[in-house]
Amino acid sequence: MRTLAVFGQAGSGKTSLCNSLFGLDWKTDPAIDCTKYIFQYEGNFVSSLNGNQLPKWKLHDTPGVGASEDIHQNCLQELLDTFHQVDVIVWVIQADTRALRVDQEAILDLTSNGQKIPESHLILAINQIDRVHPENWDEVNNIPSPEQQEIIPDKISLAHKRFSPYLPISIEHIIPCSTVKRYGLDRLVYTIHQPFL
Ligand SMILES: Nc1nc2c(ncn2[C@@H]2O[C@H](COP(=O)(O)OP(=O)(O)OP(=O)(O)O)[C@@H](O)[C@H]2O)c(=O)[nH]1
Ligand SMILES: [Mg+2]
Repeated sequence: MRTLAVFGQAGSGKTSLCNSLFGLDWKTDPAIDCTKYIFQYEGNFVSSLNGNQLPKWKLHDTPGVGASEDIHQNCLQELLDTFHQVDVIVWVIQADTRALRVDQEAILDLTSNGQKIPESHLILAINQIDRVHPENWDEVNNIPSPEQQEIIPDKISLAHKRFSPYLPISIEHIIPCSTVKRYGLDRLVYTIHQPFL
């Protein structure tokens, strides 16, 4: 079975993304570090892609990087094993932040300072795209407003600039999305499956 792990800062929306992609009901929270150990699930994507003929996956949802030290100490080895063993890694960042230092430091830890790069298919999800300034989402069409659309390419190139020195992520694998609006998720599901199609 193919394996997928979701990594990223606390509160970026990793668990919300897992819930939206797999139709789960795992607990999320706007303020408290929510995922305290690695959650696992075996099942199918909720997606009409490929006429619902997508294969079964094993999903790993991880505690946020930059969350409390205890959480990380408790499952450090499991986090490392997961990072280096899964077929696909989706690293989730929040669209409205430029503070990516925490992500960079976590990647350095996970890659032994860049010496051990995972062989997985790497995807960066720029989540919470609905919250991009001026937060005037086009509710009628469920897409970013023209003002938001204008900013998104800059968000993608900034994310590429910040991440590519640490992980070999290509710009086509940086996907803007919103889990609450269910926007960009089909493209994300497609990108996750791309190497296997
Ligand atoms: N507006 C908006 N809010 C979102 C989106 N995705 C997640 N959220 C909210 O962000 C908060 C944090 O979401 P979680 O899914 O718990 O984040 P997490 O990355 O799993 O957090 P930890 O488990 O603590 O690392 C919740 O209140 C979600 O409802 C999104 O696309 N747009
Ligand atoms: Mg979580």
